[in-house]
Amino acid sequence: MNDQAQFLWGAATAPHQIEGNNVNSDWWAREGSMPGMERSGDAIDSYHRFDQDMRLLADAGLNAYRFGIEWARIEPVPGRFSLAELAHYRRMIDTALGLGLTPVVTLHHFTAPQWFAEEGGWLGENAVEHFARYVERATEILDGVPWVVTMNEPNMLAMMVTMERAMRSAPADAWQSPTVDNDPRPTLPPPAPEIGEILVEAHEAARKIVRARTGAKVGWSVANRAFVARPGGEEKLRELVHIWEDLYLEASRGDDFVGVQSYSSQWVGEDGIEPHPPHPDNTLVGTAYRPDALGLAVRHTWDVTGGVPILVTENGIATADDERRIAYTGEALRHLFQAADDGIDVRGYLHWSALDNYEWGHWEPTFGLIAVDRETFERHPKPSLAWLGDVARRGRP
Ligand code: IFM
Repeated sequence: MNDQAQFLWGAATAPHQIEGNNVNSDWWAREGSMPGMERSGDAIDSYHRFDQDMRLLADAGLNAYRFGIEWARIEPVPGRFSLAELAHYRRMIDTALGLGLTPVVTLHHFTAPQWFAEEGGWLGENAVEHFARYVERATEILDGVPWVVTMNEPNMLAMMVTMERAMRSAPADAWQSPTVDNDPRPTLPPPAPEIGEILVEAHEAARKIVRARTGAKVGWSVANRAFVARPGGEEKLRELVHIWEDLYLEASRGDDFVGVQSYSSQWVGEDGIEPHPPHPDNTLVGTAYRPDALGLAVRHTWDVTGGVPILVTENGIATADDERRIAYTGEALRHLFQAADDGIDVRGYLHWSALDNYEWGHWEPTFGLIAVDRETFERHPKPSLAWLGDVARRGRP
């Protein structure tokens, strides 16, 4: 483990999931058109309450907060940038710094402006140029930010784009929700590699800009599925792990760090990925209870990137039972620290999520260290927040 004093202990969020009324975004439009999807609406109004949210984390003893800045707010119309929104996100950065929380800033977390979607989204002719133009403006407010994540889970984003492309020839309700796995509709399609390549290009363009214009370390955060082969499934695993993860991890080799995002693990047999079997221990998004996945994820990431420093940018559990959250997180951290003791360079742990939030079409799965009353927007810290703060003070699980 690196210098203990510098280790980041924190929690993570994403703009669309917490801010509310992200009306110029592609997801806002999608929520209105997809059957079975709940709307984000006011979300948990963190747009106006970020100060309170950050203060709760800092008071608990955490020293870092990962949050995103929202492209759809900053550039609601192509080429027209909102100075007020840039100033808003600058205030968030200043608030974090003032509270002693190291800001880890994500530039893109699944959402884009609706105009970008209308121009074809990531499959549009000028997608990378559009993203780079936004990143250039965004870097104007990043002074003092030490960690920048260009894109959240490009592999899941590529899967969503693949799904949307397929939906043009299939009914809109043909697929499961992108993050909730316990639904009888067909499982998620694998991310098409040619879409992944576009995201790699976008990441590299953003990395160049961030490096030229800020002093931040730059990387992206990859969703890790901690695949494990059944006997006979080894070849299938090699094929699938490349499509789902390694294409994106290989692209991290030139980065300053790589974000690891881990929740569960999945078996791969000779016919492919085995769905999570129904089990009373399954989480509220239908995945198996597998806190050991974090250890598998960081070890795989370390091997594929060839030793790029790791920041755990997300790890957590969708559960209504906070004792279970503490048990899961304690176990996951033990696996993380075993990997660190084995020589893997881990720079921090950011729990998903700081607050219960909008889970991409669903409100039921709760991942937060803090509960929120969605009518009054009152915040209610759960015991897991104080527990994680204590772990942070001790510096080890
Ligand atoms: O809520 C999501 C987040 O936006 C990306 N990573 C996984 C989380 C839980 O599904």
